[in-house]
Order: sequence, then C-alpha cells, then structure tokens
Amino acid sequence: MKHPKSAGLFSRAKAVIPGGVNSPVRAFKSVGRDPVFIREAKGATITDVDGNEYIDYVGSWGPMILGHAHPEVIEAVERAARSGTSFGAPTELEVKIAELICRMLPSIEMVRMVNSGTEATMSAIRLARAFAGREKIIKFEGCYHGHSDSFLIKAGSGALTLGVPDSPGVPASLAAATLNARFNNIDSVSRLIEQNKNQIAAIIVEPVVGNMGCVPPYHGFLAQLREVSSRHNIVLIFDEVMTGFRVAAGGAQALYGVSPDLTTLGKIIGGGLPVGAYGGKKELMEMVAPIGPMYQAGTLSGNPLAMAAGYTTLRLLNENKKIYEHLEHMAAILDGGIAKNLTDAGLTCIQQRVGSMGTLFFADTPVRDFQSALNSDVKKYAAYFNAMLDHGVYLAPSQFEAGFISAAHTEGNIKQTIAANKTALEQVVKLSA
Ligand code: KE4
Repeated sequence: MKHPKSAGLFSRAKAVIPGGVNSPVRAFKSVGRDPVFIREAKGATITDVDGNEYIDYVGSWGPMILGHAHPEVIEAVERAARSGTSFGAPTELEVKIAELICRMLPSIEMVRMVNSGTEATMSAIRLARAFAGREKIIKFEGCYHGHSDSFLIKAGSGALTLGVPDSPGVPASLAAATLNARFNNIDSVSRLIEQNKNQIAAIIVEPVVGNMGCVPPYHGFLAQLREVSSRHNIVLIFDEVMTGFRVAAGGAQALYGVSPDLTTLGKIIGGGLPVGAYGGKKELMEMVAPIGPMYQAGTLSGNPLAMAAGYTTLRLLNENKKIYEHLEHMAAILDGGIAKNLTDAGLTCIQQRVGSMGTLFFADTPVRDFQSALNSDVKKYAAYFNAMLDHGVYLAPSQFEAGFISAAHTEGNIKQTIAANKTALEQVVKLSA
C-alpha cells in the first residue's frame, strides 16, 4: 500500500499541530510509522486519503459500535443541523437522552452531559470530593481517565504508550492527592485506605480496563471494591467511558452486577460526536450546580447535533439487543481464528476480551495489571500492527489499547482479518528469528 497523500498531509500537519495530530496516540509513534490520514468511513470500513481501504477495529476508540456513518445516525444529525447547531439553552433531546441513560443504567438517577470523557471524570471527582468532604482519590496504575491533572499519575492509554504516565505540569500538591492501587489487587486498595484513614473521597476504576490493553477484573474484584467503598464511606466511581453500552447494553455494571455511586460515560453516548456524561445517585447529583454548590458548566454541553447522534445510537442499541449477540458471535469467530493462527505460527500471545473489546498481547502470561502489561513485547506488537495495516486491517496503534468490533462487521470481514492475522504473525516470527 502506498500513502503519498497521507505523507504530504502529515508533513504539513506537523508544521502547525503538535506532532501533526490532535490526540497523541493517533501519531503512530509507538508503531514506528507515519499515520494514515482518513478520508471517509462506512460500516466496518475506513478509507485513507490515498484510497486504501481497511477493516476498522479502532472505531474512533470505541464510539462507532453501530459502524461508521450509520444511516439513522447521519439522518438524525443532518435533521438537527437544519434546525441550528447550538442554542446554549435546554432542548427536548437532552431530556430524552438523559431519561434513556437512566433507564439503561439504573444506578444513574440523574445525569449531566459534558463534552468529553475527560470532562466527565474530572467533574465526577470534583463531585465526590465535594460530597465526601475529603481530598484524596484512589485510581489504578495503568488506568486512564482522560487528561485532567488528577489522573495523569501512572496513567494508561497514550500516556503509557508514549512513556509519560506521569505528565510534567501536574502540581506536586495535586499529584500527592492521587493514590495508585494495583488493578485486580484488593489488598493494595485496603492498604491505601488504612494508610489514609478518612482522607479518601473516591475510588475510580475502569471496571474492565481498556487502557493497558483489555484487562478484565478477576471474579469478585468489583464486588470487593463496592464493599470496601461502602464500608469506608468512599464514593465508588465506575469510569464506563469505554465500557458503557459496549460490553453490555447496561455496561460493565450490568455485566458484573455491581452498582457504583457515580458512573462516567463518553464515546458511544455521542455516536461519534463530542459527548461525555457523569451521573449517579440523586443524593450526590443534587450537589451539582445550579441546585447544589458543586460547580460545573459547559458552553456546548448537550449540543443538539451531539445529542442527535448519541440519542439515536443509544436508542438503536436499546431497541436491538440482538446487536450484542452479533458482536459476541463475531468476536468469538475472530478469537478462534487467531488462536489457530498462533498455534500454527508457534507463537505465544495472550488473547483477552470482554464482549466486543479486546487485545492481543505479545506476552507469555495473562495480563492482570500494569506490571504484567509492561511485560508485553511492544516491538513485536509494532511489527504485527504494520503487517496488519499493510494487509488492510486497521488496529489500535499501541499494545496498550483495546480494539473494537462493530455491529457492521460481517463474517466476511472477520474471515479477511483472520487471513491477514495469519500472514502478519508469520512476519512477526520471521522478524524475531
Ligand atoms: P476523552 O476525553 O478522550 O473523550 O475520554 C477520556 C477517557 C476517559 N476514560 C476512559 C476509560 C477512556 O478510555 C478515555 C479515553 N480513551 C482513549 C483511548 N484509550 C481516547 C483516545 C485518545 O486519547 O485519543
């Protein structure tokens, strides 16, 4: 595949945009090649500016669960745009999407729309601190909750990929209020609570981690977090920006049967437009301005176009639960095909997946937490990524990300991916010899 137009655009972009991209992980730095610039996408296929087509497993990092340019989503956004793009005033659609979210996630009694997952988690932490009257928070090494200061301490996703899990620019005083526990290790949580008695406002967790690559919770871990949070009057926040409406119609909290006090959302609820949200028990949410003292605001929060895309996406997911059966079926076929190819290639990799989000780790042992994620061979992953891209399959350009299947992926797409995977694994073996 040739990428002359992408190359030209990238060199122009680097002159005026840091790294030539508007979000670091898009720069393809950890996979050692220039990014391809995208012209359009439809269903499971994404096309770059040089006309190269790829089967897409990034899905804009999660939002595109229905596939790209779903006709009903596009029609809803076009219709909304014809009535105006923003009013800075309440609209009916904001009420409808809030009611639908509360129906689909019963732990959420009230919800506030914002413009990104970062805003959602930033606001949720502020609310938890206001409610608890405490300052410290517990997150988990390798988890990523967006780029607000409190979270850029041992963060995952692009921060981990680029080797800056602890970003400069975060005030030491604020960093000191963020404690890091080990995912899948309840003792590490209990120890921090013991050492910081009555000082911890919240525990925030990706209930299924996507930002170290896909790392599921061990059986009972989320219930243990729930128990220890309740016992110590700590606000439990599920960051479901990635897992919300992805791993099940009711998110990870439905899948694992554990109800958090607050939930943060993003990605899918915007249907590809900029949307985030935080919500939970009325007792907490009634502290949010204008009814309560905890301030949070946003010019474009609840934007009519974003609500049109998000509401249509959620409505379709809520009305067609068979979508989740299709996602599971496609993912299972893909898993089986890759497992066979790994055996044939004599390669040991670890396949980890929950529903339609998963990761192929170039590692010898299961990835349970940050430390074990770091055992992955990122060079092998880079070789694999490049071989797959050259064979028309667009994967996450980092070992420490999850990939996603959409409702638009067909068995034909999956079979084509398995064939590309076979060739790519053979190339990895050759390169490693
Ligand atoms: P945004 O601010 O990027 O909308 O959401 C931040 C966020 C919060 N919580 C979780 C669990 C997330 O996964 C994210 C963002 N995810 C990354 C991909 N792992 C976004 C991709 C990027 O940074 O470009």
